[in-house]
Amino acid sequence: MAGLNVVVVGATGAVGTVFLKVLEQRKFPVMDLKLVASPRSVGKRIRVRGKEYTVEALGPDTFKGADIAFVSADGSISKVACPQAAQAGAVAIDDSSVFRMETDVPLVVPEVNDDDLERHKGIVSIPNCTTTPLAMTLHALRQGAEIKRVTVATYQAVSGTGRAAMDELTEQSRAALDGREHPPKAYPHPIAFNLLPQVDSFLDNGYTREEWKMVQETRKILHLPDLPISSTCVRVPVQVCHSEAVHVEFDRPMTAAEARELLSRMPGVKVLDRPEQSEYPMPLQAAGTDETWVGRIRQDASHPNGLAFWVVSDNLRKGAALNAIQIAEEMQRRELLPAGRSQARSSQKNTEAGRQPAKAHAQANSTFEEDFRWYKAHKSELLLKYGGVYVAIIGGRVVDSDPDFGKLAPRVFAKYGHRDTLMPHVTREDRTIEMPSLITVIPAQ
Ligand code: 2RA
Repeated sequence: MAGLNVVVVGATGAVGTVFLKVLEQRKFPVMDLKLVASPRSVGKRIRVRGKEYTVEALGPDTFKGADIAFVSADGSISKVACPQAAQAGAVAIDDSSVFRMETDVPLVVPEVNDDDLERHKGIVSIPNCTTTPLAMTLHALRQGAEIKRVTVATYQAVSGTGRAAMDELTEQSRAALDGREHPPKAYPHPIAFNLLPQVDSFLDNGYTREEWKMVQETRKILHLPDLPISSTCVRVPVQVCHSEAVHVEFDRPMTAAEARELLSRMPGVKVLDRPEQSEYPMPLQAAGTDETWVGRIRQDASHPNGLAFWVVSDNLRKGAALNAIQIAEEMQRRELLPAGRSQARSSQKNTEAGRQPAKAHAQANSTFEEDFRWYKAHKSELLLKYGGVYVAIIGGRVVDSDPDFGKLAPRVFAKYGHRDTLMPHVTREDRTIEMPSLITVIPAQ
């Protein structure tokens, strides 16, 4: 991979710190690194991959020459930093909720909807740290049956609020054991030895913002805009890892064994489900790992088509830092980053022209027949990832996908021009692949 010029905004925060660690662990190809944080951290020195960097403040030249900006700070900072980064020609990968629901901003969990990255316009959002594990497990399960309804209750660690809340939990616990007062600052009530059925502020509909984010973001990532889903978010006295109790209703019964099999096949998901030995995912066991852990998988006794399970994931890693880095890696692979688009990069902006090499690459030397052969050879992987949606295949890869063929076809036509493009509906039923089940688009010249 080409070396990238990387800016990290929020480099000293709870997510930023983990981010720099994951960057090192995954050997992310960094050519130049700039660390940005709030004024109280400016001047601090941080060692990354054996080199020392001085933390800077956000300024007008922060993103000059940058390929990619990772932003994990307050939403008010994202509002300024992300458009500024995109304007400067970089791609901003943002951890805030500010842009997540904007139509032009892909909201991505790479294992689920990486094709959405192709539509970026300079800003990509990562989902809320409770949404990502939910979307991953639902995506795995929908390869087996259609999802009709989802209810979820979360048990969220204080690191989701930030470093100050982590310190508050520690200090408050110590104070409580010593019989001292430690008034709450991060939350409306003490968090030590307590549970708070409030994460973020309340909306007029009675849900909290956090709960509503889960609803909307899950629908967007899964491309299921009408999915009935309800969420209750609870803050718990745990430092790291969000846990979730999930109930899903399908269009048919799904056994626990079938669900286990589907979840085991899903990249990034690990099943830990030996209840007779008291083995199931827990925050202390999952903290510091990359996987989304699933256990307590069982048929829901209250509904013939229902399934219940328990999910735990490190909210700072897969919930934030790791997901952001995986997005960058995928964008680099797809040549969607400035450094991937041109090694002799000058001040090229992320315009249609800037994306031409990716387009040319996709079109190069592939014929409809070759793509069809590739489709047949990769059908089982495609089923896992794209079951129930239409995909466009060019040059032996999926360049776009959409549950709505009417939306997919014009988009692919506009982006990849006049050519025969294979756009099959990837369905479970279609296990034997025959030409008539495929849709060919031959645009008018
Ligand atoms: C929280 N999900 O746990 C939020 C952080 N993004 O508060």
